[in-house]
Amino acid sequence: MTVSDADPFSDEVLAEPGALHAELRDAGPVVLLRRYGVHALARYEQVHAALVDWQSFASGAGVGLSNFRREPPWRPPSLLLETDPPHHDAPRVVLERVLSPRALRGLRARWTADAHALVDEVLQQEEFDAVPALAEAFPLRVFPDAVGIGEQGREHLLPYGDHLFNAFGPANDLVARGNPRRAERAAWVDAQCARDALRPGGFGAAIWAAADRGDITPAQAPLVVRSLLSAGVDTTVQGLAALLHAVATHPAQWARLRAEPGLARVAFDEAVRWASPVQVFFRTATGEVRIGGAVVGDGEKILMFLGAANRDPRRWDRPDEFDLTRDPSGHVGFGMGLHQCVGQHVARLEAEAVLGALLERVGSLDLAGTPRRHLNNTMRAWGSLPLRVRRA
Ligand code: OVM
Repeated sequence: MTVSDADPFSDEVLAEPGALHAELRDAGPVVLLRRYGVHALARYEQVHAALVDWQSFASGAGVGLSNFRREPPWRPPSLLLETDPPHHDAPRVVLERVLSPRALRGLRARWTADAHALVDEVLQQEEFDAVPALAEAFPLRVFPDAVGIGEQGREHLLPYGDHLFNAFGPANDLVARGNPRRAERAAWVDAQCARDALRPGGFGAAIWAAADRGDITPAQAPLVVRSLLSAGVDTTVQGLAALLHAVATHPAQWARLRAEPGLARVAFDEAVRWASPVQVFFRTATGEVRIGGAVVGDGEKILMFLGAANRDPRRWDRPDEFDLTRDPSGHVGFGMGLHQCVGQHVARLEAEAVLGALLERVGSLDLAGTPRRHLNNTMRAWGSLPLRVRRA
């Protein structure tokens, strides 16, 4: 089997992973990363195959580098992300219903109005940093209220998620920097998941109502709420940031969107394919698993490079181009199969609201300075995205 001594979690690779991704894709269908003792998949075919084969590629031993068969997880495992059937299924069905397009219908009008209000505020200035001003501000404005948590302590949401996504990787400096406050933040998040902490009418209350009906147990309910607070903030922030970066750096695609605002949904999916805000997740081999002629042993960790699969030239024409004429469906930026992002309709609604408001108000948008990456072991993220806009 092909081996590599590269470190995909070094600062250099996290900042600019494209070259390593190409090297790993070209090295073969599976590559042993010697530094971590894990097998890596970077081609679309193998990543897709692993995502849809939950029987061979399990999530129950964790979807990070840490193997729960050998070491205890830093927090109680997620009932959605870090489980396999049959335990996975009841929480998944409940959350699928709570976040279904049908259940979200009532939010569209309010979120559209919220996006217009925010964009009007932001457009008071010709230049602004789109990460805090839009990509963070919009999800923080609508999502915690939609879940139904209180006003106090919301500043913990982004750093909690940032640490969680770092903790799926190796115990490097990024993890060390989050460790001192992780207990405090986790305690705050856990407290928001209690029945009494959640306002009526929100996603959180709907999850507790499912427990009252017996669809999940009362012990499961707070952990399902925790999944919303874990996976619902940083991901949408960076999905929006990726979309804004993509349109700001592709004026022809922005012009196309202005002519045809109905392309907003495709634009978001193409941005998720092109940038892959969630770059990697792991699985654990259950028994001996064959991948492209190689055999991976029972209990071994497999690293899936979602971002590399989404730019695999074996699957995509001109993969490095952000292009609204392509059909981006089939990308693995939201995963695929049993665990495919249960919140994707929420993410799409947020993106459509923000992009729709911008398309109504903004004539041109360009970078006003050099964007800065925010490094994270799992996420490809922006820390700063200076934009210059001209009103329509
Ligand atoms: C969860 C969870 C946390 C982080 C990510 C995620 C992308 C899920 O707690 O269920 O999915």
